[in-house]
Amino acid sequence: MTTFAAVDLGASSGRVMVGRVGEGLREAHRFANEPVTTNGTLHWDILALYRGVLEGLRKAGPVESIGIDSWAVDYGLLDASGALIGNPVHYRDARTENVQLDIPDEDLYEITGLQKLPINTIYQLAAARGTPQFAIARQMLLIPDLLAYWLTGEAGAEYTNASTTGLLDVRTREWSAPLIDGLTIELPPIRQPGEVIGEHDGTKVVAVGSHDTASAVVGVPAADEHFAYISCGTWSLVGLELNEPVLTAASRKANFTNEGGVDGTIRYLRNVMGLWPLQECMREWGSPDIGELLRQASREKPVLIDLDDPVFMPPGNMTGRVAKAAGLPSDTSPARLTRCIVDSLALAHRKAVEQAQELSGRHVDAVHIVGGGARNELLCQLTADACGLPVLAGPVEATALGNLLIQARAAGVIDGDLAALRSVLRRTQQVIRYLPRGR
Ligand code: LRH
Repeated sequence: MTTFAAVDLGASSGRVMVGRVGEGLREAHRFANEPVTTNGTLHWDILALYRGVLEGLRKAGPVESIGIDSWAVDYGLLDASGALIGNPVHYRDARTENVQLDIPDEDLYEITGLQKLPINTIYQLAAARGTPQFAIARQMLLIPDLLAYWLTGEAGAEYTNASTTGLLDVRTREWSAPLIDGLTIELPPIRQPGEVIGEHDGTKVVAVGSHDTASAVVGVPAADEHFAYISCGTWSLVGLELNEPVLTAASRKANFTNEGGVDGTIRYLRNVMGLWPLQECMREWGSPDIGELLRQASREKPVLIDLDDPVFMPPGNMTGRVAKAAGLPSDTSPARLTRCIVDSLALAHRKAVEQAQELSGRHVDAVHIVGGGARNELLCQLTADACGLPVLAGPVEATALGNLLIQARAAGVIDGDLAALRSVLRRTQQVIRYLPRGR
């Protein structure tokens, strides 16, 4: 049977997973992803990540192909010789805080269909303009494309991830001529999931949904189109899979995004702050047992905060910021703060699920939670309660599974559309059902 390696880089760790269609995944290697601040700028330690990838591929052993996905929007700049200029800047760095673009928000939405998010590449590039590094930059590669370039020597821009930059035309699915006009750097040609990128030590490297959320959506074990998904980890990406973008003024005002999905689908979603505030609090509390913390939190009374407040974006002193937003004293217990974050997240999930349906006209009768958040029983139950819909939790490894399925299809091991790929998941992956308790 044919084995595939899925490289999946997340905000706090990277993994190389190995698996075969219809079987479970094995973690060949996990490595920390620890951002580093130098001279006041927050960076990704990209060479450490690349070393982790190489080590993981070595441990994975012989595989049919390799697929890479990671978080979106961040990039490396290359000089005229193809060398990386500096470490990629982290999207949580403050450099985009006051960036203004020349183009009005309405026009930008009309072209790209993207929610206004300062982390998007277009704002990061605007902040980078005028720096000495930018002056010598010749090409921009998004993080998974940069790693694929190092593995194979081939430069390209995978479509699903390119769709998060704010430089892609949502209709033509190519770089937008007016938006890249005047950009002094080259953007590489777009490639689609399933295309062979090149070879690394004799093994094919295949483009997958290289935006981790795109792979996660492939990995949703939905039975039909009437589902909402929440890809829940550091972020909660909450939305629907559509065939066409929704570009109305109401959609723009509600801050919904139309990201490109695998097989020409549109990921109509909103970026909700996700488990990031809880992860940051946990770091401050010295990483206590999450199961016990959630059990204690389930006995606390809810207090709600607006998790979309940009005040929660940067790392550090999260307990203080959450307590302040909730009007609670600074010595509030971890259980109480946890309850506050989880309840607020469940409510944000509900708002996004409801608005996505209203704005798109697509009705849903189930909410799938995939990713690490699917393990969080309190969050799954509170989300079911808040949405008034059944929540189907799992697989936790939806991203790696989505990555693997697209490689398997490219290799001819399986065929069919996304529904066919999902039916494999429904046969092989465990899903836990949470029914809504009365509102
Ligand atoms: C989740 C994610 C999300 C992006 C953010 C930068 O990992 O890719 O979809 O918006 O990171």
